[in-house]
Amino acid sequence: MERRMDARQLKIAAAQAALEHVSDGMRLGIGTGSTANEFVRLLAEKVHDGFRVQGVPTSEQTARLCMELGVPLFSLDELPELDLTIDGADELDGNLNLIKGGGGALLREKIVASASTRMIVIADESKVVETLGRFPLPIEVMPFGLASTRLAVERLAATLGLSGEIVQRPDRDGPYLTDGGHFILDASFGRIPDAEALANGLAAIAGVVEHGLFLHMADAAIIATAAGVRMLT
Ligand code: ABF
Repeated sequence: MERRMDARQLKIAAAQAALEHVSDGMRLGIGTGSTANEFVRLLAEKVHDGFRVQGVPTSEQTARLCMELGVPLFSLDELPELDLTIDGADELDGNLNLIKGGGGALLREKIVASASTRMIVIADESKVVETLGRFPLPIEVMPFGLASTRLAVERLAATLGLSGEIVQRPDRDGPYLTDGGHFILDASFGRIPDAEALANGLAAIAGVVEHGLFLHMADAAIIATAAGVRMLT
């Protein structure tokens, strides 16, 4: 009888498997989110046993956890070329295309992943989808001209046959602000048949700083399922 693993155990299993790909002395991009946090906790144990790693965090939240646990941190300016980034995702499809940004760190995550030779995603099985879009797509936008930018996103969506609510992400006492001081629009498109066209269209909108479609960026994904961990490449 398979013992059901709870959500946290699945995240830990994926994080544990990712550690196999981290070698001593590596320049490592470290992702954001609860699965990435499990990876930081396990990495910190290896650091305490003498494992050397140079970590570049993808958010202030990840930086705080790394500092608390003793994972050596560097800035991307100190380490402009990384060997590997380990990060979570909100959704991933069979082609390793991702939606990220549920945690609000998509801009720094994309910059860090772009600076890395390899990117490995760690996720539990609930993140795997046939077609991206069930998870609302985070779009990081400048506060300046927000209303115009939102209209431009709506027009773009309409040209691509996409519809659904586009909501500015709230925070406790006002709009959510990213580490970079930007707003986030969450677009509930449901399904995004042509992610490439949407990504290109969003990138062309002046007020859009970045979007949560990570296309052709991940080299592999470690997926934790109740039956064990599997690797997608
Ligand atoms: C981060 O990982 C975010 O882009 C994404 O929202 C999050 C997923 O977090 P979790 O592992 O907590 O599901 O990279």
